[in-house]
Amino acid sequence: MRVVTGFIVAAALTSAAHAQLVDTRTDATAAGAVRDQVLSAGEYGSGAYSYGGGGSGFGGTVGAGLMYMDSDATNLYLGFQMGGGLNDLVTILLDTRAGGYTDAGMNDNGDGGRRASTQQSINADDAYAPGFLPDFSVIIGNFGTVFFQLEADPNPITFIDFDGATSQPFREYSIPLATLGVSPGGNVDFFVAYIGDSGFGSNESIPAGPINGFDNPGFGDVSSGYTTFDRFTTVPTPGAIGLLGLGGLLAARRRRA
Ligand SMILES: [Ca+2]
Ligand SMILES: [Ca+2]
Ligand SMILES: [Ca+2]
Repeated sequence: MRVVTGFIVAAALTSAAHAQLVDTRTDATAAGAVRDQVLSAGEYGSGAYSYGGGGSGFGGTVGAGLMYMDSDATNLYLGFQMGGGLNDLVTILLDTRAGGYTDAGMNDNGDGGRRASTQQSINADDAYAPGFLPDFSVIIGNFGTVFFQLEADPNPITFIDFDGATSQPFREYSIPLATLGVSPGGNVDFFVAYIGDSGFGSNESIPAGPINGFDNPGFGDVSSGYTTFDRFTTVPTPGAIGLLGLGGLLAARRRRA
């Protein structure tokens, strides 16, 4: 009886710890995507590694959009399919390593991408899911794509890279796993917001979340925040895949014996 009770308690704790994690996609293909601003047939697990959202306050660019992820042994690949016109900033916050930041702990007003990365809705402290502490941001705008490492207030965030490709309605970008601190087989947790250059927040997000049920937070000082996130599990190294396959083979042999 004690064992059963313990199991139920452990299951409840596990459930609580993952309550805000909406969707997990696991990369089972050794190949990555090709960063050519085109969504090709075999990329992103032939479309299986994709994530939808909610909200339509800015026209559905994010809320009706799709975030794609893929990986190989070296890189994380990001593909974003816009659900509407790209007039504002698609703001992807990535939690990939220990540590990280909250909205309340970041403040960089240097430009629109920096505002969106550190503030989302500028005048509200947007809550994140418990334990979700982003380390990096990717901003997709009609000018291109920018990649930042996040930093604590009062420091400006650190510019890492700019890609001038302005493709719509599909945008593609890639980041070395080593930069993110992700080992092959490790997790990338993320959410996507859609924010005006001025810091005027929309109610759109990937994944869907409570914020979708309210008006755009705009310049207001109240937001329900981004309390949900998705997870992409990168592909293990070929050696690890081989070992996993060998383990399955041995298990099958044991079952036959
Ligand atoms: Ca892959
Ligand atoms: Ca491609
Ligand atoms: Ca904010």
